[in-house]
Amino acid sequence: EAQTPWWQDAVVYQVYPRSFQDSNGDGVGDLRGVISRLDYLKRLGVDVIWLSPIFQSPNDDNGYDISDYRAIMPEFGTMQDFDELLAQAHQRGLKIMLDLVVNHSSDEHPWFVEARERPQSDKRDYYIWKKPVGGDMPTHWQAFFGGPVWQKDEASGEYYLHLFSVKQPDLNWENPALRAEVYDLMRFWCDKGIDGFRMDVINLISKDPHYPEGEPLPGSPLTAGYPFFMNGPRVHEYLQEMNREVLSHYDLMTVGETPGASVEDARRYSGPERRELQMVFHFEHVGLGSGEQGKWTNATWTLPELKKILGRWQVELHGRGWNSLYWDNHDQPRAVSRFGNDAEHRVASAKMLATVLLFMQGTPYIYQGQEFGMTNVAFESVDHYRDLESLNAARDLSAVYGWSQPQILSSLHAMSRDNARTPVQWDASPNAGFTTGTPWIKLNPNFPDINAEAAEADPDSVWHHYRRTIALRKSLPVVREGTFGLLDAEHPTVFAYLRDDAHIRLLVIGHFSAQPGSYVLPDSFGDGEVISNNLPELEIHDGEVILRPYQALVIRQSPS
Ligand code: ISL
Ligand code: CA
Repeated sequence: EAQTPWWQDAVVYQVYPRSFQDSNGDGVGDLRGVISRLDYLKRLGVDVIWLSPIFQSPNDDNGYDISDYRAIMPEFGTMQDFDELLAQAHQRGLKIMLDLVVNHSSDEHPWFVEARERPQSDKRDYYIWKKPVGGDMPTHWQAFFGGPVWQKDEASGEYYLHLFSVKQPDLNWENPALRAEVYDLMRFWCDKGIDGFRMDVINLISKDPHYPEGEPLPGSPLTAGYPFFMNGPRVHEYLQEMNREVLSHYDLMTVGETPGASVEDARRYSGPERRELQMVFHFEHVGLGSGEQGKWTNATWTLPELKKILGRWQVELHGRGWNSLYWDNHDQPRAVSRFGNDAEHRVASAKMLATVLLFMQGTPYIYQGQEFGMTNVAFESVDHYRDLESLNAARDLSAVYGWSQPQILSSLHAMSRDNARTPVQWDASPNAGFTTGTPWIKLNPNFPDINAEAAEADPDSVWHHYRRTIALRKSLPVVREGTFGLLDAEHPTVFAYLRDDAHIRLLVIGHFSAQPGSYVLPDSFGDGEVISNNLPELEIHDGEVILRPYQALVIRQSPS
């Protein structure tokens, strides 16, 4: 029997260092803060820490705009601190995965500084420059953070491309010298002994060389350019080259962030015979509820839609690729606020979401604070937001689309990336134990009730449910290897699925409702063994289970 690759058994925990733990009272989380919490992560039972970017950056986008790929952001510490973090993590059997942001750099990266100042320099072609077309920009594609993707450089009269902010110019992957630079910086970190890369928007690195105009966006002078930069013509060639040049020489875990990737795309990125990546993050489930104003529309989603998406990814990648499993991350609202119920049923629904996620096939990702049910924040003023995407959206939704302030605030409350970026709530002390200084972003005021210390002290907490469910998952090879079968796809409140291998069959049930309900168990699950229950109650009669609000069960079929 072939040996299981370690990353298929791993549970990943994402750290957003700015908001994780401050060690020196400047209000900004840092690497020494992460070191001080390694034992906590070990107790939770995770295996890999994915660090959001820790590199030198002017922080236009909190480190996703890198000005030196080989230096640590001074606010986060020094290279010695990083080396110590890596060593201390490894001593505890924890692995470290870094965020590779190479679709774009910062405009303050020396490459871009030189490219802009000396158009004749060989660095010019590290970026994407275009002459005006008929006195106008080359296309009217809208950038992810609003406005056009083209920024005019007055000195040369040319435009440069930035799919994200003006301070995040896109790198030109068509240029082999640029690609060689990327492989080199990757080797720098691999040679230090890191264990993997999460690759930021890696499916955007190849653009359609013709730069066609996109479809008009309603009510806007801008257009949708997505088809011309997502999963572009040379992306697989580049990833195979990266694999040959770098990845295949080390024992690494790799996950690509791939907005707009279909399950067919994911097979191309993650199929083992493809020699590209091990897995990708798709966006289909977190895209639910998007409308005319993208995610800000915050329309309702339904459970059947959610189940069909996740079920399709489970089935279609089985044996042909590998899934990554997540409810949230540093760009998304909090899982319990979005998919559960963050008021009366916070604890039950956060646990239910843990069960439903952790019994699917794939590598699960837990985002800091998710493990004890942190919730969205409702800042009372737009000024309290820090995220540039949120601030740009607040500006455009008012100026371009005429939304009222209350409408904007309610949309930010539901969808802002800052929901995920309020400091981790460690305990009930001032600033939740995150900092002794002034935090760079306000805390969620619910920290006296919702915090890691309280959760660890309570055996019935969300935290202990995560710990137990992680351990249970690891003890059952069927979770890693088995087939997935969605049951009752149209059922409006029950997410039920089977996991099956030659040895055992599991039934997983998640009740996505604040109302009581019931569910008829298939086959011989009626007298099966309940191996996980997020509530003290358990009522099964005549093959039917009574479901309490947000109850989640895992039942192991009795041998026939
Ligand atoms: O956050 C998003 C939706 O609100 C996405 O559009 C996001 O911008 C996209 O998924 C890409 O995200 C990644 O690259 C960005 C960075 O701001 C995000 O934090 C990062 O995860 C640019 O580097
Ligand atoms: Ca600090």
